[in-house]
Amino acid sequence: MKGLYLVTDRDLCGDRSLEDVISRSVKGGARYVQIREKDQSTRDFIEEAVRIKEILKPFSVPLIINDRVDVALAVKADGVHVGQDDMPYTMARSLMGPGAIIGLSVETWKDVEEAEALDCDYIGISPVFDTPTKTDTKGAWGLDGLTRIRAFSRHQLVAIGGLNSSNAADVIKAGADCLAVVSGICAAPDPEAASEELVGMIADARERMDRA
Ligand code: TZP
Ligand code: MG
Repeated sequence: MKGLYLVTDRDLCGDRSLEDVISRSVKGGARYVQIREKDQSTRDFIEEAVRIKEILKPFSVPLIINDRVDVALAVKADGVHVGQDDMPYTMARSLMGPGAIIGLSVETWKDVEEAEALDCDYIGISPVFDTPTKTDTKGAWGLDGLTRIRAFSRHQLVAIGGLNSSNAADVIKAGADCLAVVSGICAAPDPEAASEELVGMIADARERMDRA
C-alpha cells in the first residue's frame, strides 16, 4: 500500500454524487478506494458498489468495501476493510481468498500485537488524530503512537483520522506507508485538486526520506 487512499462518506459530498467525488479523486491520483456505508440498505450498497467498480476499472484502482464481507463477495470487490468489532480477520480471509486485499483497524496496542500473527495486507492506524468524521474511537495514536507501531510491526501501515495537507508530510515521516482520507477529499470544494495536493505531499515526503 502506497500513496493516497480515499475512504468515502456520502454525507460529506454535499450536492455532488459519491460517484462524482470518487472519479475526481482517482483522477487526482488516489490509488485505493474504500466505500464506507453505515446506513445504506444491503441492496443499495451492492448497486452502488457495482457502479463504483465500473468507475475504477479504467484506473486500475482497487475497490475495497468497509465492514461488509457479504457485499464485497457479491460484487467481487478487490478487498475488504474490517475493524475490531467486524467479522474476524481470519474468517474474512477464508471467505475472500488469498488474493484479496484485507485491511484491519488497530485501535489499541493489543490489537497491534495480535495483528503480527495475521497475514493482513495492512493495518489501519485508527485514528492518528481525533476527527469529527468518526467519534466512536478509543483515542488517537498521535505521531508518537504511529512511530512506535512502525518500529514494532511487520505490516504495511495505513494512517487514518484527521489527515490533511498540513500534517501529511509528518505522518509519512512517522512511518505511514499510505494515507487514508475522508473529509479532506469528500468535503473538499475540489476533490481532484485536494487529492492531487495530498499525492504530491506524500511523494515529496517519501523522496526526502529516501534521500536522507
Ligand atoms: N476510521 C478511523 S478515523 C476515520 C475512520 C473511518 C475517519 C477519518 O476521517 P477524516 O475525515 O479523514 O478525519
Ligand atoms: Mg468497521
